[in-house]
Amino acid sequence: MSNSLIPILYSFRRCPYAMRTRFVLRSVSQSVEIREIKLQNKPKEFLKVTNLGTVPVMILSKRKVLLESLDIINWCLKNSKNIEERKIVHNQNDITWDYIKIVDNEFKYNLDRYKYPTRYSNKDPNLYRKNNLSFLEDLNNRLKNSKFLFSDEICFSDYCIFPFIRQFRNVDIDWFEKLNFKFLNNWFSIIVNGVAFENIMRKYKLWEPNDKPVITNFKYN
Ligand SMILES: N[C@@H](CCC(=O)N[C@@H](CS)C(=O)NCC(=O)O)C(=O)O
Repeated sequence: MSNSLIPILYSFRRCPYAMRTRFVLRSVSQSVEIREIKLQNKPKEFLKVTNLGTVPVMILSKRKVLLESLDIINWCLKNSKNIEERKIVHNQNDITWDYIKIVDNEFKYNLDRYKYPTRYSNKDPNLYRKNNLSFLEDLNNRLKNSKFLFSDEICFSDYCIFPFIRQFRNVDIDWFEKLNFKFLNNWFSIIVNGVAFENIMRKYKLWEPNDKPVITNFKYN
């Protein structure tokens, strides 16, 4: 690592897994050396540290490399010391992790087949869209009782789930809005219009090995 105290984050701006990671890094004010890469042209330095070839990847030291978004998020949750920042950690329980698991498995499975029908040679993308409706309805119902999914304060689980709802919604925004999931739409617009989203979606130049390290803290950029 160029600076032993600052982790290196390989990221891709539009990847929902990288987004959730940047949200949580921001929440705990963790600075990183950001390396924005293109998935169609992965640098060999990146491929050397990951056998999965997926982003996000966070290098903590030569021996410690985190290859999964949830591992990076867990690392952030464990390492945040500031009381104010620790608010993001609350609601870590079986229910929140169960929801995240549903998003990463069933919801994502249907989302991919809805969004990229040709990739899966599937003839009826709307069937997969429909398969995700009950989960969206469940989220909408939860949001009747609190401003965010698990309480009135935003926490890491909102950030883990949001990028996938955004991707699903973006396939056909009109259709999504006509569902009239009022509470879900409200939750979505609070996050999408918030400063945190603006911060984590800032554009970085594509990383090249000889570049001077770009150190960023998503909270202050
Ligand atoms: N389970 C991984 C999934 C990460 C993932 O699938 N990322 C996608 C981008 S959104 C990727 O890097 N795909 C590799 C590719 O497209 O070559 C995580 O949570 O970090």
